[in-house]
Amino acid sequence: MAPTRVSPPPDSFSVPDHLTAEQLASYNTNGYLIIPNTLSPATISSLLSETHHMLSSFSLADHPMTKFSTGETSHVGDSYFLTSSSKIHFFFEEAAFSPHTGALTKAKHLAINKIGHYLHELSPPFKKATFTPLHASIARMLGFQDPRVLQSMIICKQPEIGGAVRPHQDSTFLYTNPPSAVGFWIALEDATEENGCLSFARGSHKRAPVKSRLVRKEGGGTGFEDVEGARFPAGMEVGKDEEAEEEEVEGGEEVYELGEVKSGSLVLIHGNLLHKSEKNTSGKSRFIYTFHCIEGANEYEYDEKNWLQPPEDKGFSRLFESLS
Ligand SMILES: O=C(O)CCC(=O)C(=O)O
Repeated sequence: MAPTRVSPPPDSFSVPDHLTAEQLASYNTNGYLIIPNTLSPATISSLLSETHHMLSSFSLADHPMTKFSTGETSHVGDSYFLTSSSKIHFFFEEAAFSPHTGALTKAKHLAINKIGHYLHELSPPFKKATFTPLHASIARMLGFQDPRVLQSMIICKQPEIGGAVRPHQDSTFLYTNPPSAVGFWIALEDATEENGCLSFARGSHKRAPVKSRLVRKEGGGTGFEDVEGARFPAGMEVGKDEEAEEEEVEGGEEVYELGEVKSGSLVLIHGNLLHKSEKNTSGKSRFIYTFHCIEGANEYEYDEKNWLQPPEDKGFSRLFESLS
């Protein structure tokens, strides 16, 4: 009798559920790691369709038209931004407005730079894509005791006007004492040099201290302030050569290597790693989803100065608890 053929279910794509020892070693050495094929085609398509739905349905009528702007010394800091830790808010590309009239020059779905910062709780498809066995296993392998997802974003890098992201370390924006941030960055579309993929200063997590942090200013808004606490994660403290190391980083130009990736790839980014992305002047968007974890264990301080404050009702989401 001929064997019965069973068709695979439509979403039978096999997703890795842990890091290999080589991947972990590579992350520790380089400060970042690219893991291909962590999302099935069906998951990618559900996340993209949710994104397109959000972009086409948000209301302009009551929107404060907040742009996502960040520079060496200034950063967006209005209340729409500061209250986004428990909401889904939409931030515009700076180049989506006419420099002469200030009017929006693009349709709204082509004008948004990023959507944030509570997708991991408020959007069912993004929640499902955040709290996965793979992400929990990675957090465990990276040594987290109580990883907390504190923010999530869709970054659109819109065709023609997608803004550059200047070199930065994620712990500047998500500071704990000692530093503990790790970025989980997931391509929903192919990211290439043309549409503004990430690039990394390989190994800089070991030599670049976190020197400044984004805080809420007393008079309102946000600003950068010197870090007074630890500048490297626990166990990575730089010894008495710290000043020499700092001079080396400041004196020498960092070399950035491109991280071109296919859709579905996960990129892990150490909170001290210098990384950036260039403008997207191509005709193709570069949609990605990213969320960040910090250590929630008691020895790690997350203070009230940080621009991003925990949602009042439940605090930052526990990556481990949400899976159990
Ligand atoms: O996606 C990008 O272009 C930049 C993202 C980034 O630097 C980050 O999430 O830390």
